[in-house]
Amino acid sequence: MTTYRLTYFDVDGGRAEPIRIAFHAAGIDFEDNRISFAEFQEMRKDMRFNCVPVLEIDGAAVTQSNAVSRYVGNMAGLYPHDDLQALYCDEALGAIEDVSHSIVRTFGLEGEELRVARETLVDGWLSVFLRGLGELLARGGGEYFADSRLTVADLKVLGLTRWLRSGMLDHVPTDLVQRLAPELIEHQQRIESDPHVVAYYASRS
Ligand SMILES: N[C@@H](CCC(=O)N[C@@H](CS)C(=O)NCC(=O)O)C(=O)O
Repeated sequence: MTTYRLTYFDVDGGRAEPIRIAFHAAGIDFEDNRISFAEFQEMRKDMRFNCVPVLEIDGAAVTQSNAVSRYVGNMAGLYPHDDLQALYCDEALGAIEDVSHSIVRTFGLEGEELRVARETLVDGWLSVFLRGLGELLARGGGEYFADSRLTVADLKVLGLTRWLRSGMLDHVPTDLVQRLAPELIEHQQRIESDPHVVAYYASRS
């Protein structure tokens, strides 16, 4: 039997979360190898691209969260078979990667430097991004990003919406999503109450 080991931080979110939920939805056992930030600093030099998540399939490592989300999503029935719908799904996955990188670039800044960087981000790229994401949701019919059903794109967007609304990001107003793309709030509620997502978090508690 194929073995799967997913290494990522010990957080219920981030780049590994759609992969974890998809494994659970597929009914496939995997080792959820959660590491601390200190452990990551020790391990990262030995990791390809020095990044997590890493999925080991029978011991062989694969990186790049979107590629892994598609792979496991496919096994879970959470990735479209239709090429155009798959493209729509990929567009949302790629957009979330872009915005995640722009937010991560402000990590480590402090005080005034952080405030200016975050406010610039909020007024600029983050606003462009949220409006664009709203367009993608409308194109998908308003409820899901692709295929008129839950896909890994919805799971990845859910993580981002939660993060932006959480208050964890200083100088990013928690009502930003509500103001610029209120449809994403309804999307968050829809995905959080999806049976696959509910079942995954029930299995965690
Ligand atoms: N394109 C990669 C990016 C991975 C990435 O940036 N991972 C973060 C954690 S979410 C990381 O390892 N950051 C550590 C670093 O870049 O120093 C992917 O999607 O997997």
